[in-house]
Amino acid sequence: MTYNVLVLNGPNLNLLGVREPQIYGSETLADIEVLCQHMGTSLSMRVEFRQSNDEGEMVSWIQGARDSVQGLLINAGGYTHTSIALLDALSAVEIPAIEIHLSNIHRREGFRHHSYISYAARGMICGLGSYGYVLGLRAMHRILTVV
Ligand code: CA2
Repeated sequence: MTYNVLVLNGPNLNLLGVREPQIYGSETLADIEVLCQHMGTSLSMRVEFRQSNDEGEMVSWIQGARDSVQGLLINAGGYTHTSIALLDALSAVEIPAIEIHLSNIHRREGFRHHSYISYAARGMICGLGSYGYVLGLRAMHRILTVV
C-alpha cells in the first residue's frame, strides 16, 4: 500500500528564507518541500505539501483529509499557540498527526511553550530546522507500517 501523507504549514511560513534567517534558517518553504518529496519517494509514501495563512482553510484541509490521507505532519505556525479549531479538526479526523516546529519553541518566549496541536499529536519535533520534517516523515512511516 502507498500511504498518502499531508504536510500542512501555517501562517507566515511562506516567508521562510526571506525574513528572520537567524531564527528560521535560510531555506525556503519550497526547499523544505523538495526535502519532503525526496523523503516521501524513498519511503514509498505520497507527500502532499501545503501552506496557508488562513485558519479556516487549514481546518477544511484537515477535514478533507479524512478519507484519503493516512498521516498528517503539521507545522501550524502561530496557530499552534492559539487554535482550538485546528485541535478540534485534528481530533475529529482521527488521522495520526505529528507536530513539527523549525525552532525550539521551549527556548523562546513563554507564549510559545504551550501548543494546542500537541493534544492531538502522536509526537512533536522542534528545534531541528527543516530536518524535523524529514524525521517526521520517517516517524510517520513507522507509525503506518509497524503494527
Ligand atoms: O518554529 C516554528 O516552526 C514555528 O511554528 C514558526 C511560527 C511560530 O509562530 C511558532 O511559534 C514556531 C512562525 C512562522 C513564521 O515564519 C516566519 C518565517 C520567516 C519570517 C517571519 C516568519
